[in-house]
Amino acid sequence: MSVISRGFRGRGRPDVNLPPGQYLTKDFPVLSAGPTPRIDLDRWKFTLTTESGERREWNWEEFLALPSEKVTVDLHCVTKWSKLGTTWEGVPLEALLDEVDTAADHALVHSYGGYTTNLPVEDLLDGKAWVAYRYDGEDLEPEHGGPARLLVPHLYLWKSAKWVNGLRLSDEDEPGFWESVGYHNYGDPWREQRYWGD
Ligand SMILES: Nc1nc2c(c(=O)[nH]1)N[C@H]1C(S)=C(S)[C@@H](COP(=O)(O)O)O[C@H]1N2
Ligand SMILES: [Mo]
Repeated sequence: MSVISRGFRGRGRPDVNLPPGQYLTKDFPVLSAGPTPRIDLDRWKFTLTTESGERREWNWEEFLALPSEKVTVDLHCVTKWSKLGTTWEGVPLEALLDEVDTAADHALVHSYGGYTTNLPVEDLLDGKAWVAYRYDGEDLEPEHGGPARLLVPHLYLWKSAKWVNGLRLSDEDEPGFWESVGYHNYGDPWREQRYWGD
């Protein structure tokens, strides 16, 4: 089947689906900077805060009631593995951002456990980012970010914060966890933006 040979054309030449410096993997490695938090769905919350201090909150039940999408995307980790054709279900970020009044350019995403990552608001819009709660047809497993994680497949996977619990919109860019210790502020795999200065 084409799925199996999709990453290579001919003699091991990477095809267009593989950004520079990446190799293909079929398993789904787990990369976490700390322990996997266990989050009780009764207490789970997602909080959106705007640059003016407006807040919007969803509990788990409310979140599941939001319109969701099923997407198939390729994942690219800065440690050089890529996994192609992964399927997810989640809420597109624009469905959340539509609910507040904002003109902010920057977002800082935060997670249970304290992880943060920053990205431009425009990278969250137009079908580029989701808060995903299902992977491969199943509820998202805790080690991969369940109950819910950010999914921003066009950037390196560290931007896809696991155990996500909110988003702070701001006029100023603020580096997140990895961005503040040397990883690229934007992290485009196609331009190989791995570290500061790339
Ligand atoms: N909350 C949180 N999210 C996180 C991380 C983390 O340590 N904590 N690691 C990031 C990194 S570096 C990667 S490569 C991906 C890994 O996702 P996976 O474990 O589902 O493969 O999660 C990202 N999101
Ligand atoms: Mo990573």
